[in-house]
Amino acid sequence: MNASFSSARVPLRQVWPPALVARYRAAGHWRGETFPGFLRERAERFAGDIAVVGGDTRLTYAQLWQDAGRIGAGLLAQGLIPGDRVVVQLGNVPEFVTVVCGLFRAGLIPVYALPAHRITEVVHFARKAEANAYIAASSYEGFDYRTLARELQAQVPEVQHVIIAGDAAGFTALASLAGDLDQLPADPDPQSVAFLQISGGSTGLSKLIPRTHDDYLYSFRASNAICGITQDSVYLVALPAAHNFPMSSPGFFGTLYAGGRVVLSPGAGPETAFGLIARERVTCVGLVPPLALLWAQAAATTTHDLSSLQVVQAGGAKLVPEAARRVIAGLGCTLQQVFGMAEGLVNYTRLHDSEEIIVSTQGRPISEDDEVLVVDDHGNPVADGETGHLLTRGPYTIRSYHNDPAANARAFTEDGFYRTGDRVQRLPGGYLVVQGRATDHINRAGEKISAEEIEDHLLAHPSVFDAAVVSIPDAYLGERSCAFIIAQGEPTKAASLKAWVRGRGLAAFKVPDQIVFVDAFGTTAVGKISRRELRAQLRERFMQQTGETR
Ligand code: OOB
Repeated sequence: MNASFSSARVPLRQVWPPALVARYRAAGHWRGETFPGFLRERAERFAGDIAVVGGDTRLTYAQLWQDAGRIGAGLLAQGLIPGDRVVVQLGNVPEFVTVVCGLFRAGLIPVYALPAHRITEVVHFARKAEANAYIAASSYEGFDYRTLARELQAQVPEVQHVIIAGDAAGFTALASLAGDLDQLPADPDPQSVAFLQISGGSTGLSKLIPRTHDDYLYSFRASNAICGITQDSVYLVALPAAHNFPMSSPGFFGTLYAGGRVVLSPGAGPETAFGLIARERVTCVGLVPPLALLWAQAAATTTHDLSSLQVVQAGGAKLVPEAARRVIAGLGCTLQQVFGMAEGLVNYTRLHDSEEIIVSTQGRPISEDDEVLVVDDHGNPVADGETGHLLTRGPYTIRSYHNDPAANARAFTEDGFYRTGDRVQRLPGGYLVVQGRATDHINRAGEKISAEEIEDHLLAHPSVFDAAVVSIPDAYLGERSCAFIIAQGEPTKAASLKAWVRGRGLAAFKVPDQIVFVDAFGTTAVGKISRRELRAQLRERFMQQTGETR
């Protein structure tokens, strides 16, 4: 019997107005396809072709479908029921794909945690999603997820089921799951929610993003056409598989949709990825800008044959023109800029765009039905070429977060536009140039950190009177995080404050890169000005004092 998170759960829904539903269907964007539906069809059509490669495992399309069935039926046999939410925290291993496809087959809802997330974040996801199961690998990158699982169950007893890939140490082993395939439900309603993705968390804690079968399948089917993904493509998952970029832009789902081959790289650095590219003849990969630069540099001296690479995508954070040119020169293949968000809208430079467009813009939207508004602080449209706030709605952009009325009130306009928090310029042809952000998060090499979330953790330290976390431009990371601290009581050191943040059970990328102690925030109006304004002032002053440039 499931404990408290069952019938009284917040329902999963994502609803577009009927007129738009009709339009997206008539345009052929929404075709009534579902995850289990397309996976079944591909398992028949490409049965003997390799679908997924990871470690020593090579799975054909038929094996992927079969293993997904075993996992899905096994989870139902454990007592899970369709509609239950399951936090999945797996790295770039074949089990990531088999588990997620298994959940789809069983009508269970994956909630994607990144391997970097720690107990505080995983507890938040489990509570917000009202999850009753957690699936992880025994260990990944030196971290033991069974310890996290025990703590999770202690803090969220509703998480009754823990499934572990590898040595399960008393939990249920993924490999042991088995059940009756006849118990698997019929394919879901294409407009129902397929999974919950995690937001970058611009204000406070991460929000949960409900994506439907119809909308998500459209996003990667259309991405395939733009990115040239076909049955012959070999896509390398170098970034964490749980992130929306390698998942769907066009990512591993796009590749599986096309009947291509997905190769999972356990690391994103050239030392791991280059060998895989050569061995598997990889054709496409998605990278964040610092990695793209690192790859471009390493390509000059590598002994590995990278000649199969056709398209290298860079996204998740801004790639400046000079860096873009270096990536093109270093890797000698087509560069594609990708500006997307887990909430929906994805922009791509097109493969045959001029080099000028490719290096100097972040692309244009996937769909002719992506509505893009660029507005001033009062919500009035600005002229093309002027910088403004980016608002969007369309056939694969959400209308609301899950279980978060306050965030919804902030993040969506009355007529359903999502406020991206990005500041952009729109050029003729609809190309966007990202100029920065209106909201206070730090984009650390594509990983998003909410200033507010980290300030809260710092303020919990007895020696911290006040804290302001800001982004500082960084030559390698794009941005790094810097915490300005006004201390009180017992003196403390930067290292111990960093250890404190780590000890709060957070992903390592959220630990401030730098800590600066100050006597005061240096403005007579503290308390009267907004935190945003304060953070901006601190950043400016710091940059002037240190002589750092943007
Ligand atoms: C991707 O998704 P998220 O949800 O981790 O982060 C979205 C935010 C955007 O709002 C923007 O602030 C930033 O990341 N961003 C970029 C960018 N791509 C994303 N900023 C500047 N230039 C770019 N090319 O990061 C994501 C999702 C799907 C595909 C690609 C990236």
